[in-house]
Amino acid sequence: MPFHSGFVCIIGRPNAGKSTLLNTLVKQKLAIVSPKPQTTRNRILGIVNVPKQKGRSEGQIVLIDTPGVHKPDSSLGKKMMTEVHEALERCDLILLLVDAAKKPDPQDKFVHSLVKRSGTPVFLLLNKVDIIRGDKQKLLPLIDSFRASLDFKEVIPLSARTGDGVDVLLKEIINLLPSGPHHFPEDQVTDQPVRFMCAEVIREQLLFATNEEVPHATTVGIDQFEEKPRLTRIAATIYCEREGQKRILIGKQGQMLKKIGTAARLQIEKMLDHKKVFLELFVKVSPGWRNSRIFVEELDWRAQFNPLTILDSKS
Ligand SMILES: Nc1nc2c(ncn2[C@@H]2O[C@H](COP(=O)(O)OP(=O)(O)OP(=O)(O)O)[C@@H](O)[C@H]2O)c(=O)[nH]1
Ligand SMILES: [Mg+2]
Repeated sequence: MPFHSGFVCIIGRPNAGKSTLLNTLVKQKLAIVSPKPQTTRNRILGIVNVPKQKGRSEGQIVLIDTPGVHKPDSSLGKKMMTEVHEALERCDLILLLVDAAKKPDPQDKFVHSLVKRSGTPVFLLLNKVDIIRGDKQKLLPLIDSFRASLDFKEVIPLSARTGDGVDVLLKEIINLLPSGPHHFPEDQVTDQPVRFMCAEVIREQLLFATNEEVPHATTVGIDQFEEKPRLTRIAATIYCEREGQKRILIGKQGQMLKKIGTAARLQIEKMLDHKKVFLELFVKVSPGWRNSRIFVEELDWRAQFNPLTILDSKS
């Protein structure tokens, strides 16, 4: 049987479980996950090599996790939606992920129109079936409501958290993808630089430790990343928008910042194969950064690697 390969985009509303699904499929934590909506801000690439099995061809799936589809009200939101559009532009298959434990939302229509416009084949994935009590028949009205506006090649109930249904999904993806070459070497899992993944791990701890506007008004920049044989030294700045947010982030006698720093350091050590990490965190106020196009562009690691991208998008 031929080798199958292609680009597969995970699309859906904020909080549907897209990043959880990416991590489950690549069997590694590549994307941060949180109960707060709009956790993911960039597209995140994850590569899955699928071995040959009875009734299934061998192949390579290049997954792209995307920010949750929403109507943007800031430069950051616009940039997040640009990431969604860019992911949609070059994919062979869309996985439209919905939280099956929730009722259909009027905002779903916005996702449907994006997906429909792309003209790309779509699978409907009904996520979080682990929390749907009783009969899965309950899913039928939900499926019907989605089918009313879109055609799906497959409809698959699954749990990104427990992995239930994921094997069926992999098989159907491989069956749909065209025959093609490896797009990435077998031992590569992502294209994200470690520096960026560290910033994300710190941001994940911010999402867990803070509430209301604070997690949305913060971002993280890595100022120093120095790998020595026995120690990796990292200095990072947490940017927020207001003095009040800075006070919360630092906490009484620096307790909050310490808590975030310790939790992030432990996660980063795990990511760096248990190498010792020295992590220093600073907090700075950058008023209204979410509405600064330049600030938001500078956060994008892809643009940092290829500054021409920034020039293009600013022109
Ligand atoms: N019970 C259950 N919870 C899930 C499942 N998948 C994801 N979650 C939870 O749903 C929440 C959101 O998960 P994410 O993976 O961050 O969702 P997302 O779609 O990437 O969200 P954004 O990045 O904000 O668009 C987290 O609390 C996850 O633990 C699932 O299959 N079952
Ligand atoms: Mg996400």
